[in-house]
Amino acid sequence: MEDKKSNLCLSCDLSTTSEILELADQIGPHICLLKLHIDIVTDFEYSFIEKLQHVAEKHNFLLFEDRKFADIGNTVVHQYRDGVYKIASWAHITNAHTLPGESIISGLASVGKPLDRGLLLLAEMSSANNLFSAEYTSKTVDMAYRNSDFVFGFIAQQHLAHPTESKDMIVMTPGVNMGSSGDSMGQVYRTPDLVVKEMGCDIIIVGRGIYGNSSASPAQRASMFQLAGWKSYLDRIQP
Ligand code: 5BU
Repeated sequence: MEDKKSNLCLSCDLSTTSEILELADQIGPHICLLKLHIDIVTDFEYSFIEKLQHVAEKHNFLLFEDRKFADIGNTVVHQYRDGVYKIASWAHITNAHTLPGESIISGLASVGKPLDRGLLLLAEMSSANNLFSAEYTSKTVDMAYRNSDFVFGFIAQQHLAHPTESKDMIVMTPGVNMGSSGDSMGQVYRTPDLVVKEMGCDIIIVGRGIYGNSSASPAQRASMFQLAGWKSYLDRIQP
């Protein structure tokens, strides 16, 4: 983030490997992180991962698989390590729901920690009328701090502090756009300024705001989000 002056994560929800590689290369200079849903890729082969890693190294960004694990420890071990995608082998960051209880974290940690991976917990979501309650969010914060050797932050809509711990965790925030308040399927958008400066989030996760319909190119849109996100971040930390 500091090297690139960017707190922008691209949510690259495209369905072919060529589209993903092309977009990643175009907007690579503007992002610190690229988020994927690897299971929506229609022509996946493991060789794609090597090509993506090459682009990530060229532009100095990390890879985040938005897998939202939500099963018992033993099952998530296999989902994270094995199968077609072998997520743990390439995703620096992944995320999990805490609904199954703390054993989901120990299951994922048994795979991810030896590989130096990190986990985000879903503490809140951007979608309208979701079922996340204040109690669920605060229990998720507790779980994160109890497992801070592997969990380093949250997917949330605001800064989340622990009542007694002074160490901070990172907050990454989806549902960010400019000039749109949402989509027809429940997504709710807020601006970089609102989420970063007002709500205290650290990283903005932007998908269709960058590559959706617009007269500007994805690189121009990414540059706009990079500048807006970073300015809001600096305004917050050095007012
Ligand atoms: P968009 O095109 O910027 O709306 O994409 C948002 C992405 O973030 C998409 O991949 C979602 O799956 C993801 N997301 C979200 O939108 N809201 C949430 O609360 C969580 C993830 Br968690």
